[in-house]
Amino acid sequence: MKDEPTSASHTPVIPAHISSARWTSTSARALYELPFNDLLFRAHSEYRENFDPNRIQLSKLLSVKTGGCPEDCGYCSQSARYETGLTASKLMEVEHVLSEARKAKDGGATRYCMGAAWRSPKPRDMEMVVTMVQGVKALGLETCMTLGMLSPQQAESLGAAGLDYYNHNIDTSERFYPKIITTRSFGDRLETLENVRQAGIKVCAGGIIGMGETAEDRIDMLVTLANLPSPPESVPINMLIPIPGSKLADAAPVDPIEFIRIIALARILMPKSHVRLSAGRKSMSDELQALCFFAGANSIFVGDTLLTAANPGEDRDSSLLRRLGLTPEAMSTIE
Ligand code: SAM
Ligand code: DTB
Ligand code: SF4
Repeated sequence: MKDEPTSASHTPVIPAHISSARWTSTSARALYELPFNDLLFRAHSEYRENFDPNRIQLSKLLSVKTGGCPEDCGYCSQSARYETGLTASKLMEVEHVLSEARKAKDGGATRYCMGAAWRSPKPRDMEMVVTMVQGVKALGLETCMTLGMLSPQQAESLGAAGLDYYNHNIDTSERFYPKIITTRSFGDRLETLENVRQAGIKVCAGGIIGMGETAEDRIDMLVTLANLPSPPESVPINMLIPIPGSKLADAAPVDPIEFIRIIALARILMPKSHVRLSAGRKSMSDELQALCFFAGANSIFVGDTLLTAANPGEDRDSSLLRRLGLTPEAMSTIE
């Protein structure tokens, strides 16, 4: 009996082969398929071992260069390949970025994430983004950027400017990836993550649930992240926001129970990482979000807007956090 998942005893029994240091699809799937209460108990226990479960990290996003992107990511409002109705804009002036960052700090955010709709930054863009990093850091915020692929030299420049985190998602499993993006490969993504790591910048990497992938794809995405030489410090799990005009405009909604299972699995596979309940919260019930927080999600994006899409906004979020007794995390130095 001992090596089979069961709900017969009061504590979940985890098969011995699940406790190996490197995760496999099989060992991760065995966890994912545990009875729901056993999975949540295991995830929440892991969570308590590593974090204060009543603290939540708050990040704020700003799109510093919107739309007109040459890539063909099937989920994205900013790809020039789809008619999504978005107006493209040029790289934002540094002063504008800093005034937005000041507002985010006043709103309680500790990390400021700047995103650009680029395949990768052009040499002429680097000076401006470096100035943005330095300016936002000087306000006393942690900095994060997501600018597409980075060469080792670009990662070095951002690291030298003091960038704390770089976000670059693997988005899904290696198997499903070509169904969603054809203009850059899964291997390209891993290479950028390696360049970021080598430059001493903390890694933020996750993906999207709800693009038509199978449970196996979702699990394998997490296994790939957990098995990186060092797991990402920050793992954003996005629920697809279907964008009218994009390739995935009509994707089927995600079963909320399966979504919670993925959050729980992310917590168990990457026990020391912040797991961010990222895009898609606006369409989630308070109860679904509460279960995600119980399962180990401990970071969110705050504010009315993500990069281009809607987010719950301050009123709904402050009410939810208050009702759940969750308090914002101070700036972290550990992670
Ligand atoms: N252009 C950069 C890049 O792709 O590397 C950075 C910005 S991109 C918008 C950042 C991530 O946001 C994507 O990798 C994807 O995981 C997520 N994302 C984009 N559009 C989304 C949507 N409609 N729903 C959920 N997540 C989305
Ligand atoms: C991530 O994983 N989610 C954020 C952040 N990284 C850059 C972006 C979500 C974008 C949602 C769609 C939009 O706002 O356009
Ligand atoms: Fe461009 Fe990033 Fe959108 Fe892909 S996800 S189309 S790279 S902005």
